Amino acid sequence: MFLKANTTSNIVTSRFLTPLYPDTTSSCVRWYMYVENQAILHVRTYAYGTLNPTILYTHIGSNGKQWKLAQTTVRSGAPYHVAFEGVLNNTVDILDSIAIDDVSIESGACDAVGTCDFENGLCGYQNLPADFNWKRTSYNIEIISAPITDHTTNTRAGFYLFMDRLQSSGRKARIESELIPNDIRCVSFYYYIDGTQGAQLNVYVRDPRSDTYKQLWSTDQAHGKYWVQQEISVLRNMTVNGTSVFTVVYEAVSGQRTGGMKKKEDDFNEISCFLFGNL
Ligand SMILES: [Ca+2]
Repeated sequence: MFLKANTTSNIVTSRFLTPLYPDTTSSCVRWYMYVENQAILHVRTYAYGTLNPTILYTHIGSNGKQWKLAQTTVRSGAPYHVAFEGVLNNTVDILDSIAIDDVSIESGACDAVGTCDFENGLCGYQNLPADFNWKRTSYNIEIISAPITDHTTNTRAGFYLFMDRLQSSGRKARIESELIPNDIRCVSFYYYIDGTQGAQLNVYVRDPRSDTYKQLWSTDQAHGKYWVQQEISVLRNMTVNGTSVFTVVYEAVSGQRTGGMKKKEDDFNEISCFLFGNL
């Protein structure tokens, strides 16, 4: 679904509604959005037979010329529609626009934003353009350096993200979270670096609008064949100033081809330290 005005100097508001869904104690609404310039997206529910919406979610401004996953939990004592409402403020030469795709509604509350155990896909994580991609995989005997078990299930069937050790030195892979409110103050994940020489794992916050990165944390230390939990405090001055949302980017930089096994794996499982408020 695409919304774009054909002229400047006017404000355009338009919305579309989903079909009627049955009442729910908690369901998760997910969608992908591509927001340009200063456009605003409101996501609301309308209980059947009522005109007053319940506001679930608001996004203001560009999310950086890319599709981003967003989600919100809906609770309704009556059957309901979900409304996606776009507001375009076409006061400058560049026209605002909003695109929406892949709307889904599933029973159960949404997972905490940014959380993923990679058992059923990448959640809202997306590889960014770089030298190569993070790969989601479970144990593969053909990948000698891969962990045998993941952290979530501690079995060979469990999935995690992996950086192929056969990459030549200095090449980067970057994967990005969904949009995260900037009042989140802590990021937690598990990682696994075994015998790597010269490889790095870097964690950034990124403002997708300006494509500005700030580094939160970095390591190039191999520690052996086990998963290590890392918790990072996100201080206010580490976030990108002036943004209401940011993303977290996990960057793997490959090591030298000789001199040991090269790999990095992540399992952003059980993100336990998302704290709110000041640190
Ligand atoms: Ca896992």
